[in-house]
Amino acid sequence: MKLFYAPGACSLGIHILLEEIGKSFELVRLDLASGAQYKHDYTAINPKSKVPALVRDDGSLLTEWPAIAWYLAKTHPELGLLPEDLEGEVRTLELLDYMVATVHMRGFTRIFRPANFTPTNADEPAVAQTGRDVAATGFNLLSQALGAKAYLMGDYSIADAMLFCLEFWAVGRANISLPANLTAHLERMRARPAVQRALAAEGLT
Ligand SMILES: N[C@@H](CCC(=O)N[C@@H](CS)C(=O)NCC(=O)O)C(=O)O
Repeated sequence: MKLFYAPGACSLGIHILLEEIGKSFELVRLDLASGAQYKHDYTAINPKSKVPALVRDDGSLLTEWPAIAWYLAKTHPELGLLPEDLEGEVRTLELLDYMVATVHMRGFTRIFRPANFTPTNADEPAVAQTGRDVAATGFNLLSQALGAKAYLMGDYSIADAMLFCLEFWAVGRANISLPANLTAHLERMRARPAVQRALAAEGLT
């Protein structure tokens, strides 16, 4: 398999899952800041101009974080990256959709790229603040979802890889303080060898 990624982007979560799986895969780095995602070389592969994008062993492309993570979990059931019961599955999907579609796309994307949300430069601080408000609500709800458990679903699952990305951005890139149980989750994730390998491969600490 081949993962198109950008260092520290949400593709980091998929990279972590590939490391957890432990089979060989190829990494292809994209420089989002220089607009590589919009150049023909990449749009010919992924017309959505986003990472993560996974080219599978049969050559087919899979995009969208939850779909890629779901595919990896389902194709490696021995790793238990998803709960086995329907209620556990649907709660995992509920969390993934909230983390990606709301906290990432409506929160952090506003913080990191406010210009994408307004044609007026003067409005960008207000856009970023709206993103901070969305992220704050998100971390409050995610803290409640985690509670006193080690991982979101109790056992480690694909949801923890996405939560790690949000926590990593909060602390390392957006100067957002996390509730104590999310800080502990971040450190628990950092202690996993797969997370350490993914961070090292992306040149991150
Ligand atoms: N809905 C997509 C969102 C992916 C996404 O927004 N990725 C960001 C990086 S975290 C990206 O590729 N941004 C490039 C751009 O928007 O130009 C998913 O779930 O994979």
